[in-house]
Amino acid sequence: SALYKAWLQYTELKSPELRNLYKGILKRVVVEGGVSGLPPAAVRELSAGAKAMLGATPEFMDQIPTDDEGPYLWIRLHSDEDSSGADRRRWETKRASYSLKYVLSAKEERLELTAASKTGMIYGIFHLLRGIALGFKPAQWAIEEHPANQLRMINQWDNADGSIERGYSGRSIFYTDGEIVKDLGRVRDYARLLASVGINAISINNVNVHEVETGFITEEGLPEVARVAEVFRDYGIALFLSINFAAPIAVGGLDTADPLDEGVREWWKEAAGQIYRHIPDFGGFVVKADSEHRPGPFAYGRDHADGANMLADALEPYGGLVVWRCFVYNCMQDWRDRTTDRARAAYDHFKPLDGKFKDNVLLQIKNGPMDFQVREPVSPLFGAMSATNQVIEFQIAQEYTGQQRHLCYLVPQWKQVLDFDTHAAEGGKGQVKQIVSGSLFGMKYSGVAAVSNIGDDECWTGHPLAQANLYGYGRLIWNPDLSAEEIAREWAQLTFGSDRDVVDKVTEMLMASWPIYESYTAPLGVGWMVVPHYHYGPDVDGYEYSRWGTYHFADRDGIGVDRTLATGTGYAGQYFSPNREMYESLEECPDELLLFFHHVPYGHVLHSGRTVIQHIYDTHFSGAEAADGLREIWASLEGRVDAARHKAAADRFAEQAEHAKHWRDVINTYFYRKSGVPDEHGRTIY
Ligand code: BDP
Repeated sequence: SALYKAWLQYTELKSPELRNLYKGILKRVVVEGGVSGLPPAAVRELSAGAKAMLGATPEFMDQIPTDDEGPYLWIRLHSDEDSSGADRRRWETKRASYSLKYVLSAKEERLELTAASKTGMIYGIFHLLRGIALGFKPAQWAIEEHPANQLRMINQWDNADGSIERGYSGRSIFYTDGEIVKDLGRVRDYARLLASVGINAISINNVNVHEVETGFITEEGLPEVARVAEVFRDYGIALFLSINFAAPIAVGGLDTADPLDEGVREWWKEAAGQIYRHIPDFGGFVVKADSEHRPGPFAYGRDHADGANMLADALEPYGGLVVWRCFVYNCMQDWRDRTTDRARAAYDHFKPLDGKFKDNVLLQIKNGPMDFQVREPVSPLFGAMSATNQVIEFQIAQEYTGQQRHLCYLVPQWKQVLDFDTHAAEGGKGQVKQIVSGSLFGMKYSGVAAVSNIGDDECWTGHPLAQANLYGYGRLIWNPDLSAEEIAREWAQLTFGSDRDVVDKVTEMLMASWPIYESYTAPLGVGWMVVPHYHYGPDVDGYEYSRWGTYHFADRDGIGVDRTLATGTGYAGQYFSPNREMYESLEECPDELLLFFHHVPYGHVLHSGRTVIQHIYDTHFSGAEAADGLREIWASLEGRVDAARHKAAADRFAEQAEHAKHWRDVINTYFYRKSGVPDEHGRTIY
């Protein structure tokens, strides 16, 4: 169905002229060095795409045709690829590169796809088909592509029982009833979607590793995991597993998981050997340790470098990586004690360890210091560890941004984070994108990871328009210089076809959606205010008096968290100058982050000229109205978008519009009653 095909619709090209041009070229595909050199995934894709969009059936051949002079597609590999498991250069960005060129001479006409690896060939084919779908003319092809980032990773938070941690799109496509599914057809379709936007790594189980998944790295578990690895391998995607730091105890029969214990170290080495016997190109481990009750090195008085390096030693002979998460904070804290500010935790834990990690360890850092809120500052760890490999972690799943029931296109948020200037480098520059691409400090490995948003829903992502976040994630981390709008437009056209009005409206809706969501939820960067545990819907004090470190400190006089050096938690001091001074200063702090950094009276006047309390009222009234506006715009597209997709999204927009009113009323009522300040415009607040 159209819902299922997502952005790979391959609808028949409308223009007969273009169809004929490409049909002419794609009817013959010459593969230098032999057709067997072209990965089956590329052959399948090209055949399927050419058939559906052009009605052509490509013939694959080894030789340039000499007898006739018709056009053709020429594919060649320029590589020194090492196909053994321990290929240490596999993550280099140039290995994924390709070019597409149109060549017209007196003698011949051809389209040339040159790739540096088999994966590059697959990327090149996807790019070509995307271009055809978007209406590129053959003669326009003159591109050279390579990704900005080495690791372009997806983290599944799927559990073996078939549930998904923070999953809002149905059940897992990987597991059912404690086992990996027998039929991996849907996993294959997923691998295809991911490869089409350049993803090259995936961890397939939740970072919170339960009993069954702990056993994935054992002799019993590995043959099954290897089946999944095979599916992803076909698309150039390396498989990773989240591991349980206490596995030596849980499945190894040891009585400790101490990373400095010889027996434990040996156990991990053997485990690694076993893994690589089953999966020679295994990517490595993702590790959540000493975080939210997960086991880790702290139990043994060791630090996180000890823990990560032990695993790194075990994987090193095979070229494996350890992706070690920095989401480490005290989730049992005493809320009265502001010096244990959760925002400080990652930096406080990891900054002192800079330079102590082995070079096949990468620290995976969430984009903000808290937890995927609608608005947070950038984590101050970016730039602060110039001698440590870093990966940024985004969350596509929309846990705190409407859970794929509300529209919230996150690419503009990610883009803003990647563009943020940390001022970490000599001379005072250092954008986050330069740090995670490894270019600023010359890191050996680096990249981007994100929590997936898919499940077994017909449309993959709960909300049909939430597919744009998965697509946009891949496209943005391949090339962080693309604009969020370009990506939105591209997605809209690939997904809904070339009806100009549909594409314009969908693009407009996507681009408006994050600001709209922000305007009717937690204001001015303060975050949270959601129903505990579920994180959907408003509950202003839901987390206010609990132990998670997530507070707004609203009282009758004011609101916000004082994170200044002068009078607060000192968090602002974790940034480089001049960011530190900007956040520290009440005058300079940007409005959208004011309450993240400062506690202010309700009457405090923002740069916008409005008081904080009036800002809260105004944005909640206008936000709920704008959410209703989204519903209306979508309704206007009825008949222009196929009925199944229109209906699926219309239901979501109806829910969002209603729910936004609920948010508006809860938030406005709360602050009206706390502050006693009436709305300047006299609107009804209960
Ligand atoms: C939070 C989620 C929780 C995850 C945790 C993590 O609420 O379910 O386990 O992050 O990232 O956002 O480990």
